[in-house]
Amino acid sequence: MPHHKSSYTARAASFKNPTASRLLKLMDEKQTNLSIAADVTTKAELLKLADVLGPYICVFKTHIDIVTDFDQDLIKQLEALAQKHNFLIFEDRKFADIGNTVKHQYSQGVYHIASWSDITNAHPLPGEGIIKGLKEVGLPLSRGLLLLAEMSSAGSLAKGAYSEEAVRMARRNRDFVIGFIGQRRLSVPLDAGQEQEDDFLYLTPGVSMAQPGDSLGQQYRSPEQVILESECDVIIVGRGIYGAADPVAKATEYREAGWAAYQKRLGV
Ligand code: 5FU
Repeated sequence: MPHHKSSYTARAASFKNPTASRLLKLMDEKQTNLSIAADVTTKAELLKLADVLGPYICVFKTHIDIVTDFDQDLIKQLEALAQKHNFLIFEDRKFADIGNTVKHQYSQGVYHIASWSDITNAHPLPGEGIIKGLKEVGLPLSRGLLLLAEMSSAGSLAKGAYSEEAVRMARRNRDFVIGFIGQRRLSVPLDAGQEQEDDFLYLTPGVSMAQPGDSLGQQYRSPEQVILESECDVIIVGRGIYGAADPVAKATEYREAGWAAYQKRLGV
């Protein structure tokens, strides 16, 4: 059976990486494939979103460097909320440098991302050294990495052969690379000696049920287009939820739409 026709739970066993298996299982347990892009700029707003939306999401996605009053207590409280509501934390750091540099950016600096973020991501642009560097830090902590195979923004250069090469890099590093940021499940010719396609997670930003895009190149698609037509696994929604008058009501709508599309995909 093709991977996308299997349930999240059934797919969990084929991942060696414990973060990938945990995510797949908790999605079925909580019946949600919704991730919130919590792009707010204060500690109080970020923690409030994590607490009120926690029950409805599988992944809480952060841009920690936009929080003006960041401190270690924010991390402590965010980790407690992740426990309370059973969601994973994904720092959308988009690393893009040589292996030796990203190793330090991931483990040190102000944010110590590796110490609290279950998942982070990297551009494949610099070549495989970026994965090797991040892996030295992240694998002993059982973290997972997503490669940016595609982006949602207009005119993105991440397409075609670039995206296909991202898949090949991921195949060679399946212990640490758990999937992709992308717009569709990528079908890439098998490598010599490879009998079947490896399963990967596809987390997809650029999701809105109300807008076609923004004034800065963002392009939106619906949960149904992402989960059913493009066979991705997680919808990532930012302004469509936290920008609404009632974020909990909106999160409920997105969660239901994402889940209905998943069930349709499974043929349930
Ligand atoms: F890799 C990507 C991408 O291709 N598009 C994105 O929009 C990441 N993003 C992130 O998803 C972006 O940095 C925001 O954090 C979020 C989308 O937010 P929106 O408010 O739903 O447009």
